[in-house]
Amino acid sequence: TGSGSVLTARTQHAKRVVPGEIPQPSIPVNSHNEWDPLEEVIVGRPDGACVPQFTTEVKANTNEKYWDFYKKYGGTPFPDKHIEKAKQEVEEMCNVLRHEGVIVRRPDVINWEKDYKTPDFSSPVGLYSAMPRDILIVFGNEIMEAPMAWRSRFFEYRAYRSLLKEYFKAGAKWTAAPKPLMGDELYDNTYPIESIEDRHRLAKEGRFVTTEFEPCFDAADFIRAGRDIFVQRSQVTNHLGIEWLRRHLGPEYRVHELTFHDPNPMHIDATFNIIGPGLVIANPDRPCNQLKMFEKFGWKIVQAPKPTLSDDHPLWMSSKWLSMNVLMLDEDRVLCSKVEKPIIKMFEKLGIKTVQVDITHANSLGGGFHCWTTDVRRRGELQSYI
Ligand code: ABU
Repeated sequence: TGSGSVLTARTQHAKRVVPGEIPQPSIPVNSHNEWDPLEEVIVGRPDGACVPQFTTEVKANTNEKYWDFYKKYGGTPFPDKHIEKAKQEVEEMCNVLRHEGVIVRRPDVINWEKDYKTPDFSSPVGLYSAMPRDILIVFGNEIMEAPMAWRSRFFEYRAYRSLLKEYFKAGAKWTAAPKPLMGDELYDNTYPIESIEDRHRLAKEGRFVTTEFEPCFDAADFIRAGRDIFVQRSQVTNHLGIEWLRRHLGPEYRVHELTFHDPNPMHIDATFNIIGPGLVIANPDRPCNQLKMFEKFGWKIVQAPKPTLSDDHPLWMSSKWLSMNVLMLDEDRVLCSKVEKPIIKMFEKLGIKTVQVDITHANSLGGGFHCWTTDVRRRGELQSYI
Protein backbone atom coordinates (compact mmCIF):
# COMPACT_ATOMS: atom_id res chain seq x y z
CA THR A 1 0.00 0.00 0.00
CA GLY A 2 3.03 2.28 -0.10
CA SER A 3 4.86 4.58 2.37
CA GLY A 4 4.27 2.40 5.40
CA SER A 5 0.52 2.82 5.10
CA VAL A 6 -1.59 0.66 7.38
CA LEU A 7 -4.19 -0.24 4.77
CA THR A 8 -5.26 -3.85 5.13
CA ALA A 9 -6.97 -6.09 2.63
CA ARG A 10 -10.38 -4.84 3.84
CA THR A 11 -9.49 -1.15 3.91
CA GLN A 12 -8.07 -1.28 0.39
CA HIS A 13 -11.69 -1.16 -0.80
CA ALA A 14 -11.53 2.49 0.15
CA LYS A 15 -8.90 3.33 -2.52
CA ARG A 16 -10.37 5.14 -5.50
CA VAL A 17 -8.45 5.80 -8.66
CA VAL A 18 -9.56 8.75 -10.75
CA PRO A 19 -7.93 8.85 -14.21
CA GLY A 20 -5.23 11.52 -14.30
CA GLU A 21 -5.00 11.85 -10.53
CA ILE A 22 -2.43 10.38 -8.18
CA PRO A 23 -4.33 7.70 -6.19
CA GLN A 24 -4.85 8.83 -2.61
CA PRO A 25 -5.79 6.41 0.14
CA SER A 26 -9.23 7.49 1.21
CA ILE A 27 -10.23 5.99 4.53
CA PRO A 28 -13.24 7.77 5.95
CA VAL A 29 -14.03 4.73 8.09
CA ASN A 30 -11.35 2.65 9.80
CA SER A 31 -11.58 1.07 13.23
CA HIS A 32 -10.54 -2.35 14.44
CA ASN A 33 -10.69 -2.16 18.21
CA GLU A 34 -11.78 -0.02 21.14
CA TRP A 35 -8.50 1.75 21.91
CA ASP A 36 -6.46 2.79 18.84
CA PRO A 37 -6.01 6.60 18.59
CA LEU A 38 -9.46 8.06 17.96
CA GLU A 39 -9.76 10.44 14.99
CA GLU A 40 -13.50 10.66 14.28
CA VAL A 41 -16.54 9.74 16.31
CA ILE A 42 -20.33 9.94 16.02
CA VAL A 43 -21.94 11.33 19.17
CA GLY A 44 -25.67 10.69 19.66
CA ARG A 45 -28.43 13.24 20.24
CA PRO A 46 -30.91 13.43 23.12
CA ASP A 47 -33.16 15.67 20.97
CA GLY A 48 -36.76 14.50 20.80
CA ALA A 49 -36.14 11.20 22.65
CA CYS A 50 -39.42 9.38 23.32
CA VAL A 51 -40.41 6.88 26.00
CA PRO A 52 -41.12 3.59 24.21
CA GLN A 53 -44.44 1.84 24.59
CA PHE A 54 -44.36 -0.71 27.43
CA THR A 55 -44.13 -3.80 25.20
CA THR A 56 -42.81 -7.26 26.16
CA GLU A 57 -39.29 -6.48 24.99
CA VAL A 58 -39.22 -3.16 26.88
CA LYS A 59 -40.49 -4.81 30.04
CA ALA A 60 -37.80 -7.49 29.81
CA ASN A 61 -35.04 -4.93 29.40
CA THR A 62 -35.98 -2.42 32.09
CA ASN A 63 -35.86 -2.30 35.86
CA GLU A 64 -39.25 -2.94 37.47
CA LYS A 65 -38.76 0.26 39.46
CA TYR A 66 -39.54 2.13 36.20
CA TRP A 67 -42.42 0.02 34.89
CA ASP A 68 -45.02 2.55 36.13
CA PHE A 69 -43.09 5.32 34.37
CA TYR A 70 -43.28 3.35 31.10
CA LYS A 71 -46.97 2.54 31.59
CA LYS A 72 -47.73 6.22 32.16
CA TYR A 73 -45.45 7.92 29.64
CA GLY A 74 -44.91 5.24 26.96
CA GLY A 75 -45.55 6.85 23.56
CA THR A 76 -44.71 10.43 24.71
CA PRO A 77 -41.44 12.40 24.86
CA PHE A 78 -39.08 11.99 27.82
CA PRO A 79 -39.42 14.89 30.32
CA ASP A 80 -38.37 18.16 28.66
CA LYS A 81 -36.25 19.56 31.45
CA HIS A 82 -34.28 16.34 31.75
CA ILE A 83 -33.64 16.24 28.01
CA GLU A 84 -32.48 19.89 28.06
CA LYS A 85 -29.91 19.04 30.73
CA ALA A 86 -28.82 15.96 28.79
CA LYS A 87 -28.39 18.10 25.67
CA GLN A 88 -26.12 20.54 27.52
CA GLU A 89 -24.03 17.69 28.91
CA VAL A 90 -23.65 16.03 25.51
CA GLU A 91 -22.68 19.38 23.89
CA GLU A 92 -19.98 19.70 26.53
CA MET A 93 -18.84 16.15 25.84
CA CYS A 94 -18.54 17.04 22.12
CA ASN A 95 -16.48 20.14 22.99
CA VAL A 96 -14.17 18.09 25.17
CA LEU A 97 -13.71 15.51 22.40
CA ARG A 98 -12.87 18.28 19.91
CA HIS A 99 -10.41 19.73 22.41
CA GLU A 100 -8.75 16.30 22.52
CA GLY A 101 -8.32 16.45 18.75
CA VAL A 102 -11.24 14.24 17.72
CA ILE A 103 -13.61 15.10 14.83
CA VAL A 104 -17.18 14.94 16.15
CA ARG A 105 -20.11 14.05 13.88
CA ARG A 106 -23.78 14.03 14.84
CA PRO A 107 -26.86 12.20 13.54
CA ASP A 108 -29.71 14.19 11.95
CA VAL A 109 -32.43 15.65 14.15
CA ILE A 110 -35.54 13.51 13.62
CA ASN A 111 -39.08 13.85 14.88
CA TRP A 112 -39.50 10.62 16.87
CA GLU A 113 -43.08 11.44 17.87
CA LYS A 114 -44.59 10.10 14.62
CA ASP A 115 -46.40 6.78 14.94
CA TYR A 116 -45.77 4.10 12.34
CA LYS A 117 -47.15 0.82 11.10
CA THR A 118 -45.45 -1.91 9.07
CA PRO A 119 -47.26 -5.06 7.82
CA ASP A 120 -45.99 -6.76 10.99
CA PHE A 121 -46.41 -4.31 13.87
CA SER A 122 -47.12 -0.72 14.85
CA SER A 123 -45.47 1.68 17.26
CA PRO A 124 -46.73 4.99 18.66
CA VAL A 125 -43.23 6.57 18.60
CA GLY A 126 -39.64 5.97 17.65
CA LEU A 127 -37.08 5.95 20.49
CA TYR A 128 -34.16 8.30 19.75
CA SER A 129 -30.75 8.70 18.13
CA ALA A 130 -28.95 8.95 21.46
CA MET A 131 -26.95 5.71 21.31
CA PRO A 132 -25.11 5.23 18.00
CA ARG A 133 -23.21 2.33 19.66
CA ASP A 134 -26.40 0.24 19.61
CA ILE A 135 -27.04 0.63 15.91
CA LEU A 136 -23.65 1.13 14.23
CA ILE A 137 -20.50 -0.96 14.32
CA VAL A 138 -17.28 -0.60 12.35
CA PHE A 139 -15.06 -3.44 11.14
CA GLY A 140 -12.10 -1.99 9.26
CA ASN A 141 -13.48 0.22 6.50
CA GLU A 142 -16.98 -1.22 6.81
CA ILE A 143 -19.72 0.55 8.75
CA MET A 144 -22.73 -1.60 9.51
CA GLU A 145 -26.30 -0.86 10.60
CA ALA A 146 -27.35 -3.44 13.18
CA PRO A 147 -30.72 -5.25 12.99
CA MET A 148 -31.93 -4.11 16.42
CA ALA A 149 -34.75 -5.88 18.25
CA TRP A 150 -36.94 -3.16 19.75
CA ARG A 151 -39.94 -2.10 17.70
CA SER A 152 -39.44 1.51 18.76
CA ARG A 153 -36.00 1.37 17.11
CA PHE A 154 -37.10 0.03 13.71
CA PHE A 155 -36.55 3.34 11.89
CA GLU A 156 -33.61 4.60 13.98
CA TYR A 157 -31.24 4.19 11.02
CA ARG A 158 -32.91 7.19 9.37
CA ALA A 159 -31.00 9.54 11.70
CA TYR A 160 -27.66 8.21 10.41
CA ARG A 161 -28.33 8.00 6.69
CA SER A 162 -26.81 11.44 5.86
CA LEU A 163 -23.58 10.41 7.55
CA LEU A 164 -23.55 6.92 6.08
CA LYS A 165 -24.09 8.24 2.55
CA GLU A 166 -21.23 10.66 3.06
CA TYR A 167 -18.89 7.91 4.31
CA PHE A 168 -19.97 5.67 1.43
CA LYS A 169 -19.31 8.36 -1.18
CA ALA A 170 -15.87 8.88 0.36
CA GLY A 171 -15.05 5.19 -0.08
CA ALA A 172 -16.33 3.31 2.96
CA LYS A 173 -18.11 0.00 2.73
CA TRP A 174 -21.72 0.39 3.99
CA THR A 175 -23.77 -2.60 5.10
CA ALA A 176 -27.23 -2.93 6.60
CA ALA A 177 -27.71 -6.33 8.24
CA PRO A 178 -31.13 -7.87 7.40
CA LYS A 179 -33.73 -6.07 9.50
CA PRO A 180 -36.01 -8.32 11.55
CA LEU A 181 -39.69 -8.08 10.60
CA MET A 182 -40.50 -7.75 14.33
CA GLY A 183 -43.76 -9.62 14.13
CA ASP A 184 -45.03 -11.34 17.29
CA GLU A 185 -42.89 -14.41 16.57
CA LEU A 186 -39.68 -12.54 17.46
CA TYR A 187 -40.79 -12.11 21.08
CA ASP A 188 -41.63 -14.65 23.74
CA ASN A 189 -44.82 -13.13 25.08
CA THR A 190 -44.91 -15.72 27.84
CA TYR A 191 -41.45 -14.66 29.07
CA PRO A 192 -41.96 -14.59 32.85
CA ILE A 193 -40.16 -11.65 34.41
CA GLU A 194 -41.80 -10.82 37.68
CA SER A 195 -38.73 -11.21 39.90
CA ILE A 196 -34.95 -10.98 39.80
CA GLU A 197 -34.83 -14.74 40.58
CA ASP A 198 -36.90 -15.40 37.43
CA ARG A 199 -34.46 -13.36 35.39
CA HIS A 200 -31.41 -15.18 36.78
CA ARG A 201 -32.98 -18.57 36.17
CA LEU A 202 -34.07 -17.75 32.62
CA ALA A 203 -30.71 -16.24 31.66
CA LYS A 204 -28.96 -19.35 33.02
CA GLU A 205 -31.28 -21.51 30.91
CA GLY A 206 -30.36 -19.36 27.90
CA ARG A 207 -33.94 -18.13 27.60
CA PHE A 208 -34.51 -14.52 26.62
CA VAL A 209 -37.37 -12.33 25.50
CA THR A 210 -36.25 -12.50 21.87
CA THR A 211 -36.73 -15.86 20.15
CA GLU A 212 -34.68 -17.37 17.32
CA PHE A 213 -37.40 -16.64 14.73
CA GLU A 214 -35.10 -14.38 12.69
CA PRO A 215 -31.67 -12.77 13.24
CA CYS A 216 -31.45 -9.68 15.44
CA PHE A 217 -28.65 -7.93 17.27
CA ASP A 218 -27.70 -4.64 18.84
CA ALA A 219 -24.18 -3.61 17.84
CA ALA A 220 -23.45 -2.84 21.51
CA ASP A 221 -23.54 -6.56 22.33
CA PHE A 222 -20.27 -6.92 20.38
CA ILE A 223 -16.89 -5.63 21.47
CA ARG A 224 -13.87 -5.61 19.18
CA ALA A 225 -10.26 -6.58 19.70
CA GLY A 226 -8.91 -6.73 16.15
CA ARG A 227 -9.43 -10.18 14.65
CA ASP A 228 -11.26 -11.27 17.82
CA ILE A 229 -14.80 -10.11 18.34
CA PHE A 230 -16.60 -10.90 21.61
CA VAL A 231 -20.38 -11.07 21.90
CA GLN A 232 -23.10 -12.09 24.32
CA ARG A 233 -26.53 -13.61 23.60
CA SER A 234 -28.73 -11.03 25.26
CA GLN A 235 -32.32 -9.82 25.44
CA VAL A 236 -31.77 -8.07 22.09
CA THR A 237 -29.11 -10.21 20.36
CA ASN A 238 -30.01 -13.76 19.38
CA HIS A 239 -27.91 -16.71 18.18
CA LEU A 240 -29.08 -16.23 14.59
CA GLY A 241 -27.88 -12.62 14.73
CA ILE A 242 -24.49 -13.70 16.06
CA GLU A 243 -24.21 -16.36 13.35
CA TRP A 244 -25.20 -13.84 10.67
CA LEU A 245 -22.37 -11.55 11.71
CA ARG A 246 -19.89 -14.45 12.02
CA ARG A 247 -20.58 -15.57 8.44
CA HIS A 248 -20.61 -12.00 7.17
CA LEU A 249 -17.17 -11.27 8.64
CA GLY A 250 -15.75 -14.56 7.37
CA PRO A 251 -12.47 -16.28 8.20
CA GLU A 252 -10.46 -13.10 8.89
CA TYR A 253 -12.29 -12.80 12.23
CA ARG A 254 -13.02 -15.04 15.20
CA VAL A 255 -16.38 -14.35 16.86
CA HIS A 256 -16.38 -15.61 20.47
CA GLU A 257 -19.60 -15.94 22.41
CA LEU A 258 -19.28 -15.05 26.10
CA THR A 259 -21.72 -15.64 28.93
CA PHE A 260 -22.00 -13.75 32.20
CA HIS A 261 -23.78 -14.19 35.50
CA ASP A 262 -26.26 -11.50 34.51
CA PRO A 263 -30.02 -11.65 35.06
CA ASN A 264 -30.70 -9.22 32.24
CA PRO A 265 -27.97 -9.08 29.60
CA MET A 266 -28.28 -6.19 27.17
CA HIS A 267 -25.13 -4.59 25.74
CA ILE A 268 -21.74 -5.99 26.67
CA ASP A 269 -20.00 -2.65 27.26
CA ALA A 270 -21.14 -2.17 30.86
CA THR A 271 -20.23 -5.79 31.61
CA PHE A 272 -16.95 -6.52 29.83
CA ASN A 273 -15.29 -3.46 28.33
CA ILE A 274 -12.03 -4.10 26.46
CA ILE A 275 -9.99 -0.92 26.90
CA GLY A 276 -6.58 -1.90 25.57
CA PRO A 277 -4.62 -4.71 23.93
CA GLY A 278 -5.26 -7.49 26.44
CA LEU A 279 -6.81 -5.15 29.02
CA VAL A 280 -10.43 -5.49 30.17
CA ILE A 281 -12.60 -3.73 32.76
CA ALA A 282 -14.93 -6.38 34.14
CA ASN A 283 -18.17 -5.89 36.06
CA PRO A 284 -17.79 -7.70 39.44
CA ASP A 285 -21.57 -8.19 39.68
CA ARG A 286 -21.59 -10.01 36.32
CA PRO A 287 -18.65 -12.43 36.32
CA CYS A 288 -17.65 -13.88 32.97
CA ASN A 289 -17.94 -17.67 32.63
CA GLN A 290 -15.04 -17.81 30.17
CA LEU A 291 -12.35 -16.13 32.30
CA LYS A 292 -10.02 -19.12 31.83
CA MET A 293 -9.89 -18.36 28.10
CA PHE A 294 -8.69 -14.83 28.85
CA GLU A 295 -6.13 -16.15 31.34
CA LYS A 296 -4.84 -18.37 28.54
CA PHE A 297 -4.61 -15.30 26.26
CA GLY A 298 -2.52 -13.62 29.00
CA TRP A 299 -5.01 -10.73 29.21
CA LYS A 300 -5.35 -8.55 32.31
CA ILE A 301 -8.87 -8.35 33.76
CA VAL A 302 -9.44 -5.44 36.12
CA GLN A 303 -12.56 -5.44 38.30
CA ALA A 304 -14.45 -2.15 38.09
CA PRO A 305 -15.15 -0.42 41.41
CA LYS A 306 -18.77 -0.05 42.52
CA PRO A 307 -20.57 2.87 40.87
CA THR A 308 -21.50 5.77 43.14
CA LEU A 309 -24.55 7.32 41.45
CA SER A 310 -27.40 7.99 43.89
CA ASP A 311 -30.47 5.73 43.86
CA ASP A 312 -32.66 8.82 43.37
CA HIS A 313 -31.22 9.63 39.96
CA PRO A 314 -33.43 8.13 37.22
CA LEU A 315 -31.74 5.53 35.03
CA TRP A 316 -34.73 4.61 32.91
CA MET A 317 -32.90 2.21 30.64
CA SER A 318 -29.78 0.91 32.33
CA SER A 319 -28.00 -0.04 35.52
CA LYS A 320 -25.52 2.17 37.38
CA TRP A 321 -22.67 0.26 35.76
CA LEU A 322 -22.52 2.92 33.08
CA SER A 323 -19.58 4.07 35.24
CA MET A 324 -17.43 1.49 33.37
CA ASN A 325 -18.99 2.29 29.98
CA VAL A 326 -16.04 4.50 29.01
CA LEU A 327 -14.60 5.56 25.66
CA MET A 328 -10.88 5.19 25.02
CA LEU A 329 -9.36 8.12 23.13
CA ASP A 330 -6.21 6.03 22.77
CA GLU A 331 -4.45 3.47 24.96
CA ASP A 332 -3.43 6.18 27.44
CA ARG A 333 -6.50 8.46 27.60
CA VAL A 334 -10.04 7.64 28.61
CA LEU A 335 -13.25 9.69 28.45
CA CYS A 336 -15.03 8.94 31.73
CA SER A 337 -17.45 10.42 34.26
CA LYS A 338 -16.37 13.37 36.38
CA VAL A 339 -18.59 12.19 39.22
CA GLU A 340 -17.49 8.54 39.43
CA LYS A 341 -14.43 9.03 41.65
CA PRO A 342 -13.58 5.35 42.32
CA ILE A 343 -13.19 4.51 38.62
CA ILE A 344 -11.13 7.68 38.07
CA LYS A 345 -8.77 6.35 40.75
CA MET A 346 -8.71 2.96 39.06
CA PHE A 347 -7.62 4.53 35.75
CA GLU A 348 -4.96 6.61 37.51
CA LYS A 349 -3.57 3.41 39.04
CA LEU A 350 -3.47 1.86 35.56
CA GLY A 351 -1.51 4.88 34.30
CA ILE A 352 -4.39 5.99 32.04
CA LYS A 353 -5.09 9.74 31.90
CA THR A 354 -8.74 10.56 32.54
CA VAL A 355 -10.61 13.14 30.48
CA GLN A 356 -13.66 13.84 32.62
CA VAL A 357 -17.14 15.04 31.72
CA ASP A 358 -20.40 14.89 33.67
CA ILE A 359 -23.17 13.26 31.61
CA THR A 360 -25.38 12.18 34.51
CA HIS A 361 -28.64 13.32 32.87
CA ALA A 362 -27.60 11.85 29.53
CA ASN A 363 -27.00 8.55 31.39
CA SER A 364 -30.73 8.41 32.14
CA LEU A 365 -31.39 7.54 28.47
CA GLY A 366 -29.47 4.29 28.88
CA GLY A 367 -25.84 4.90 28.09
CA GLY A 368 -22.40 6.03 29.18
CA PHE A 369 -19.63 7.39 26.93
CA HIS A 370 -19.21 4.17 24.98
CA CYS A 371 -22.96 3.89 24.29
CA TRP A 372 -23.28 7.56 23.31
CA THR A 373 -20.64 7.16 20.59
CA THR A 374 -19.54 5.09 17.61
CA ASP A 375 -15.87 5.38 16.73
CA VAL A 376 -15.74 5.84 12.97
CA ARG A 377 -12.02 6.18 12.56
CA ARG A 378 -9.10 5.11 14.71
CA ARG A 379 -5.50 5.14 13.55
CA GLY A 380 -4.51 1.48 13.40
CA GLU A 381 -4.60 -1.75 11.50
CA LEU A 382 -6.21 -5.16 11.81
CA GLN A 383 -4.21 -7.26 14.26
CA SER A 384 -4.55 -10.24 16.54
CA TYR A 385 -4.14 -9.62 20.28
CA ILE A 386 -4.25 -13.23 21.43
N1 ABU B 1 -26.89 0.32 27.25
C1 ABU B 1 -25.99 -0.18 28.20
C2 ABU B 1 -26.67 -0.60 29.48
C3 ABU B 1 -25.93 -1.63 30.14
C4 ABU B 1 -26.21 -1.83 31.61
O1 ABU B 1 -27.06 -1.26 32.22
O2 ABU B 1 -25.51 -2.56 32.25
